[in-house]
Amino acid sequence: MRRLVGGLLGLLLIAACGGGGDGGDSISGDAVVVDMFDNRYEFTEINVTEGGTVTFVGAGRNPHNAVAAGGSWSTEDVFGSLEQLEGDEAVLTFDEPGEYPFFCTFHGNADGDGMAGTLVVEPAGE
Ligand SMILES: [Cu+2]
Repeated sequence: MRRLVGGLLGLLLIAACGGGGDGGDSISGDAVVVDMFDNRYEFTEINVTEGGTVTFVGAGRNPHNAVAAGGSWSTEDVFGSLEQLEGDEAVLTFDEPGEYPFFCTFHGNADGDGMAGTLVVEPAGE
């Protein structure tokens, strides 16, 4: 009987994991941190609340950046360079709700190919 219970518990855990997320490529919060690996973002779907921050961190051997496809923001705005190396941080604050596709100018493009993602800034107070 004990073995049967253990088996059922295992099945439940598997089921819970299977329904638990989208594979870890999305993140949401007020202050999120996104590593920039070679050559992809740790998270490709980022949700922050209006007024929240996203910290883009260099985490590879290649230089990386994050630039809004529409041109409204860039890690260069706060870091001063498009070349963030390992450990370099750019903290961006987002006050304008909206949806912002973004990309790395070295490894992606504004069409969303390669190293690219989407940032959604949610209106506060919902
Ligand atoms: Cu890159």
